[in-house]
Amino acid sequence: MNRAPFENFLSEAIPERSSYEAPVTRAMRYSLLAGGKRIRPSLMVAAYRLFQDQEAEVYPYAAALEMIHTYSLIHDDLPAMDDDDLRRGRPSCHIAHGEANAILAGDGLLNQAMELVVSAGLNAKDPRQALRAAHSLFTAAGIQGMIGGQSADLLFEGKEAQEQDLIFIHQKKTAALIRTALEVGGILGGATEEECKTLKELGEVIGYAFQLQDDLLDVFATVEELGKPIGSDEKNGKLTFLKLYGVEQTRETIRELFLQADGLVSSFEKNEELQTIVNEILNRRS
Ligand code: GRG
Repeated sequence: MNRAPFENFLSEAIPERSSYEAPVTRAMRYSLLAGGKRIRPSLMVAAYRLFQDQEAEVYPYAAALEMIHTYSLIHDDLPAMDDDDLRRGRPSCHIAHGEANAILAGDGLLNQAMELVVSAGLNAKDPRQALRAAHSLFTAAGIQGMIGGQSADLLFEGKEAQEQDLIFIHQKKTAALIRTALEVGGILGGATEEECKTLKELGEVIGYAFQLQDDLLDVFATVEELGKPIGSDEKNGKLTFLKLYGVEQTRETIRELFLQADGLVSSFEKNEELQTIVNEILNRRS
């Protein structure tokens, strides 16, 4: 993905306002433009580029996904959720802009995401394809995806979760947005049903590996590397794959998932960009 034009697109999607809406748009821009890794948009663009030569057509969907992801981080950091003060290397949204604005900023980002996707659909050459992409995106963000995973996560706070509970939580909370990134890229690129299935499977594999790495980084990385507090799983009494499997088995499982991802990516021709971004994610240090 060409980072500069995408960052520009994100910034223009939420213009600064000098009027009554200024406090909420300031808080939205503060978190959205704080420099996350942009993993999900990069995956979406790379999946699209398996089938197409340009990338701008997919930006409204990639930006919408990054807005949904950012809103989830803002709300997850709130005192009523994980109560974390640091995010993307700067004070969390509610620390910098107050709790009420942080709640509104999250809601604002989710609505802006819908507006972007609906507008893209209205201008699409193939409105049915645009609707399929929108359906995948908002299903992954909702109760069958990220929100469902977060609900299950809260349900098990301070309780004994089992392995299958943990798998459910992370398939929904973490992997759903990664899976839809790849699926939407495929749908908009014109992938066949079979190719979309492979992309979704790849999303599952990357999502699982991403979560295992997150567990390891939460223990072994530094605050500077992560730009967010470390040890938060321990602080919140959460069962993690790391606690369940131990360090060695967690690292071994990541290696196995790496091989699986490689096999799935290799089933596509013209896969260099996707291969590069998948390698970056699976070797990430932050
Ligand atoms: C509160 C609506 C609501 C949802 C919360 C996704 C989520 C559900 C909470 C975020 C906290 C968390 C630990 C999620 C697991 C996925 C994860 C590791 C997110 C961080 O994603 P990165 O590393 O972050 O891509 P950047 O900042 O680089 O975008």
